[in-house]
Amino acid sequence: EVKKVLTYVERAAQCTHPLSKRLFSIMQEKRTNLALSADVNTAAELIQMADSIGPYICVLKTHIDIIEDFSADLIQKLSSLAAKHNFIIFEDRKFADIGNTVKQQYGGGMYRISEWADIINAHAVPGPGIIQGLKEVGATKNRACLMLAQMSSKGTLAKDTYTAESVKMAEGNKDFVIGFICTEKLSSDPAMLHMTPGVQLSAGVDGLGQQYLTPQEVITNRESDVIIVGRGITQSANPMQAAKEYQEAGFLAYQALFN
Ligand code: S5P
Repeated sequence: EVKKVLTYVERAAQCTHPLSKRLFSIMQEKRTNLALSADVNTAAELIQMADSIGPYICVLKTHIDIIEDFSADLIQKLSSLAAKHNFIIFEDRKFADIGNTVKQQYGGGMYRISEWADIINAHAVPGPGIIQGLKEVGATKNRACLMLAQMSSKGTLAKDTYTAESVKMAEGNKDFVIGFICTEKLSSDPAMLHMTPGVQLSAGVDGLGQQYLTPQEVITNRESDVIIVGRGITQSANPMQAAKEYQEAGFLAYQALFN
């Protein structure tokens, strides 16, 4: 049996959710499957990263709660940069509570995540109520969610049955869940996005349980769609050059799927 790999264009055509459709289109247009994990601690650094790395990425992933000087101005600037460079904003909030609580964490508080983040993510551990709660806030705004079905860290409990149940939960909510945080392809639905963190140009570990795979391993062997890179870029002597290298490595691996 010959396995047919679909192009980003073909995947976009299969998407019913506007955000996954848009993401696959950006990936094709900008020739990138790179998501930047911009784990910096000040607004100025985040803005600077988003503007300089913006041309090389399809997604900018934030941890808004590690910014020391958060303000509405930061959100406004980030949103203009997303429009300027055509990338999607993913707040890596990893919601993990009951539906009624995540609703408030997503829509309220000081960050008002639902007002600016195109994509958020959620753990499956509370059960489907977490998706219901998030959906009540996000669906009318055309937002989307990724389920954390696997993690990159050593000793993760997100494996086997947990992973399989998370996939089922995601697939039962395709009007809001557009894919997974995972370390390998988990769904045969071409509309479902697979995004993989724990990526550096050389495999390795970080001393706090993080485990790294190479872009080629992730795209070629694990059949994931998007590589999420943080310190491989942010801690590099030349982040822009590093971003270019990850973009090229990721996109070459994608193109090689068709050879
Ligand atoms: O399983 C996971 C899920 C996520 S979203 N492992 C991860 O490392 N992440 C996130 O990806 C993590 O929170 C961090 O923001 C990024 C990895 O950063 P790096 O510096 O190790 O590349």
